[in-house]
Amino acid sequence: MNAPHPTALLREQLYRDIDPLNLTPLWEVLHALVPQQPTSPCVPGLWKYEEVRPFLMRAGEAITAEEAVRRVLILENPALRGQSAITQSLYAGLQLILPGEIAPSHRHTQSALRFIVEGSGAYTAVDGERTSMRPGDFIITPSWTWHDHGHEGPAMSDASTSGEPVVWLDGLDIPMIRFLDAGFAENNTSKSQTVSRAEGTSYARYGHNMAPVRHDAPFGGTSPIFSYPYERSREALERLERDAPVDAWDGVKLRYLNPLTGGSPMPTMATFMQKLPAGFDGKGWRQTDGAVYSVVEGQGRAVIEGGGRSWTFEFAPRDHFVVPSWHTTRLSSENGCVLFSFSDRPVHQALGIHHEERL
Ligand code: GTQ
Repeated sequence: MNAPHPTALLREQLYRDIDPLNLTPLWEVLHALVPQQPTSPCVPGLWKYEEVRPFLMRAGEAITAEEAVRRVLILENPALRGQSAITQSLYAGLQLILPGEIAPSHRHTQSALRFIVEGSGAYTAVDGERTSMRPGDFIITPSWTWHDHGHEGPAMSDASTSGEPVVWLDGLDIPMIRFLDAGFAENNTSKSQTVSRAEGTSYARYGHNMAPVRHDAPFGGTSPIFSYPYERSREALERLERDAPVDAWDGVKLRYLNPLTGGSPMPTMATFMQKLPAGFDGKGWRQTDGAVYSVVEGQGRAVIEGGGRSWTFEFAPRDHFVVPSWHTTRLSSENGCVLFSFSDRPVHQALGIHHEERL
């Protein structure tokens, strides 16, 4: 064996000596710190609803919505266990509310989106206005607005009635706000906030390509529309599938808008809905924003490649999957399908670092 080179010894001794001063040499880590392309620690992941649902219902037996405050099973990225994160910047979870329950009013810096997965009879209240939740609806909770969720249906123990569990996907920017150490939260003194506006007022004001003449943006950079009903989104996609060219990568894909800015509904998260026509066999693309998908209707396949590995996800309604940054994705569907998704794209765009590559 050769003796270590004197410079190697010199360096090791240097590292040991500077360590107590909380110093460390850049040249040992520069490569990893400034990679030639994104090297996400996240991996793709798929949550089959048929596997998840029984555990959600068990959570319904194990704890009330009120005691839990939010009765949610978090979708954790398989490579980020313990971090309550589905990507480095985003949080996702499936929330359950049962007939007769209330998830008490609170507010926080974190922005939230709800995408309704199953059931009806539940509502969310935001800033004094209630919105009923129906499958496929996309609903917003702007940063620092009071919100509570409730289910007005009859209690499930009453077998003569049709109260049903309601489940939705929660998407929040929790990891991003944690990274910035910028989170505040507060509980309301009342469980259920006082309703001060009729349901549908916000949609009437802002949801018809019109806006009040003398209202400023009520929630800063966040959309004043709380609820984007599925009916409307689906109708648009169907029409475009029939009457307009289909994109070879995305099928028919639309982004949800903040009608006051033309930008994303929330400053930190973009949301999308797309329809893959029957027989669609999409080309591959990759993007720097990590994206979370909720399957609304139909079945299909996502083939995802990154870091020298490949994943094939066969998806069906109510399944969820995540595509991390800079992973190449191809979507296909034999009989057609509808997908909702959200990502951290607005942050990338605000910083001027968004990259997308269509193959
Ligand atoms: O509904 O306010 O999944 O505060 C995580 C944190 C939901 C909510 C979550 C939350 C909420």
